[in-house]
Amino acid sequence: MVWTDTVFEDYRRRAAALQASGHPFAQGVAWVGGDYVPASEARIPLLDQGFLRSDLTYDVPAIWNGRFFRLDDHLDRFEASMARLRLSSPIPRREIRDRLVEMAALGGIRDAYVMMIVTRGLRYIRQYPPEQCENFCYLMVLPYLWVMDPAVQETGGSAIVARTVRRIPPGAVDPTVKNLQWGDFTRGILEARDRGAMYPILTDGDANLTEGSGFNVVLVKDRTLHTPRRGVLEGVTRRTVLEVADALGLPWVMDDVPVSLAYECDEMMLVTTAGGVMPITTLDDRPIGDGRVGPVTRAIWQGYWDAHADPALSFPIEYR
Ligand code: PDG
Repeated sequence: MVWTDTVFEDYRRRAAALQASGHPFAQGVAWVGGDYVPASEARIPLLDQGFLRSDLTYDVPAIWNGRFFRLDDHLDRFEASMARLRLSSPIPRREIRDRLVEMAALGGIRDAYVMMIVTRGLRYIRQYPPEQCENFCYLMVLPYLWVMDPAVQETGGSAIVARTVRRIPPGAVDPTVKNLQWGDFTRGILEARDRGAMYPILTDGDANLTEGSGFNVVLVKDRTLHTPRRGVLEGVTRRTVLEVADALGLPWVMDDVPVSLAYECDEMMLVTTAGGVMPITTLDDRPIGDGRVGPVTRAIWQGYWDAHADPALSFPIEYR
């Protein structure tokens, strides 16, 4: 038995049952223009400025083992992001919440990657004041998405510190507003591929780490966790990780994290809703620590998945 089995064995059973169900929404369901459709058939209007200008914000909570995890924290961040961009959802927060629950129940999806997107809509703010634009809302509930495959989590993945691209500065695109302006991340992903690694970590151009293509970064040095304070999305997964660290009595620091610490650390994890706590054991082709998933990472990993059953952080979906 490998160390991830306690959590992933049950997940694999549920995923197999979902696939076997043959339900038309088993591969995901979307809410577009007032209708529920299988996600693979969902279409957006070509003239939506969300598509043409990436003028949008979004958020991604997860459902795990039939329970919605930290949905209200994600909705809080989503509303804050919308306010910063002067977007407003055409449907109220309560309706977003209820629809997402209904969508998961409809498709029998017990482990889900959930996406809510609000776009500017059909009017461009060059011609119209933002308040005269009718914003659109799109919702999706997809089978859980793994930024790092469970099998890779057992031994740890590989990452690079990107050399050919830096993270876009906060003065250009505010990273605390969850966005899909992924130009820097896409370049980083291509560089990682070129260098034979799985994930890019981007710097701030001043020799500090920021984040990578869809995840926050947490380093462990002498049993203390270090994670960048600025230039990053304020991740909900990272918040959970730091709460788990508190419960385990592990100290943590949120501050500038120099790139040099990445080469001197004992353990590294990339953390995101879409995959959880993802151990990294190789950086720039060299082992981190002894090259194995370390004890702090394992303890945080276990605490993170255990938190999904905590009624203070999650609530059950009623499936039919
Ligand atoms: N930083 C960035 C840039 C992100 O996109 C994400 C989540 C995070 C940090 C972590 O935030 P949280 O812990 O609240 O999830 N991004 C994943 C990416 C999935 C993908 O397709 O790569 C998401 O949007 O779900």
